[in-house]
Amino acid sequence: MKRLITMIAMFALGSLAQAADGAISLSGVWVRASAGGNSAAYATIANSGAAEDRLIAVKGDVSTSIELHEVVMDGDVMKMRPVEAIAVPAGGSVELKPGGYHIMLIGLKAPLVEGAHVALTLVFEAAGEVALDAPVQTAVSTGHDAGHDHSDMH
Ligand SMILES: [Cu+2]
Repeated sequence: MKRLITMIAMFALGSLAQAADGAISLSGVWVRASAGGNSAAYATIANSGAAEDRLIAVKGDVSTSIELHEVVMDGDVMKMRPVEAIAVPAGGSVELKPGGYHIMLIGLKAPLVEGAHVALTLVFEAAGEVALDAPVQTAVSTGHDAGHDHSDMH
């Protein structure tokens, strides 16, 4: 009987891990078109889980390196700087968008033209790797359900 209880407990733990894997979902994913140099990827990351998760890295071969960045004001100057991680609150979401958090693609290996797709793998602390196929666009995506698409940079 004791062994049976242990097995049930292990099974329950396994189910929890699976739930955590499925807690992260992405929407409104896009990459800015660019003739070369650098570009950036954006998305809204939602976390339906009961614990905070953190985006800690992004992998892909579109560019020489990929960093997580935020935009900060230094006096009147808008600057961007690397961040170690982007937190996604439990039961909430975080929006990566122009003028805010973004996935910086540094040293593009080829121009990004509208209509192309970029393969990226987002690495989360708890949920692990989430692969996505991001469409290249010239401007902020429209027709997306969220109401935050037109937040201009100042
Ligand atoms: Cu950047």
